[in-house]
Amino acid sequence: MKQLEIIKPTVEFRLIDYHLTGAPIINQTRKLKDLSKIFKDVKAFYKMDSETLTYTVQAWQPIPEGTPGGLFFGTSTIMPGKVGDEYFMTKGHFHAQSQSAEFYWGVRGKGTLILMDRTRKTWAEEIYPVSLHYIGAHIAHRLANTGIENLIVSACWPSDAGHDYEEIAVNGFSARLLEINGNAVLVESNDHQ
Ligand code: S6P
Ligand code: ZN
Repeated sequence: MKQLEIIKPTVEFRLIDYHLTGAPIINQTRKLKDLSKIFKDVKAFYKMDSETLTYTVQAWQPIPEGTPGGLFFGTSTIMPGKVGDEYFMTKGHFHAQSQSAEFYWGVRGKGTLILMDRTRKTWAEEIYPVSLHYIGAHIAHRLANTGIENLIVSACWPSDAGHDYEEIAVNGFSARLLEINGNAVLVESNDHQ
């Protein structure tokens, strides 16, 4: 019987610290200074240290970005914190290939996935370890940490999805996630427009 090779994978998702190790891994960091204009309370924003780390993203892109038919894997870590009464959150985006869907799943911590369709209808899903989220076509998505520890969320998306940040940078989402009386509340808000 001819024996064939069983090889070790080149990348691991370490379950001790939820880091991707191996090569090639892309590491992104986003500090408050990279996130101006996304938070409602501009005064509170400028009082904070602009070097405050707000989130990091690790991604394994085994094939070049833009390749049709492939998949990317990533992990986002959003720090706990608020700007005024609004939770630390990601920039949020539609996919450049807007029909591209994506899976998210909660790994650690507590948070909210904020979703908005092209009619600007916004809704949200709770995220917690083992929660699974299907982000369908033409849906903008943003993560917010509503807990007191890091929120860690993994994701899998098409390698040709790309990112369209422009639409959200200009018009925002039509709702904001605020802490009101100690609870995370999704509040309608069209303050970008
Ligand atoms: C990629 C996927 C995530 C986000 C990450 C950061 O399609 O949705 O990896 O890129 O959560 O968010 P953002 O909005 O700054 O890219
Ligand atoms: Zn995405």
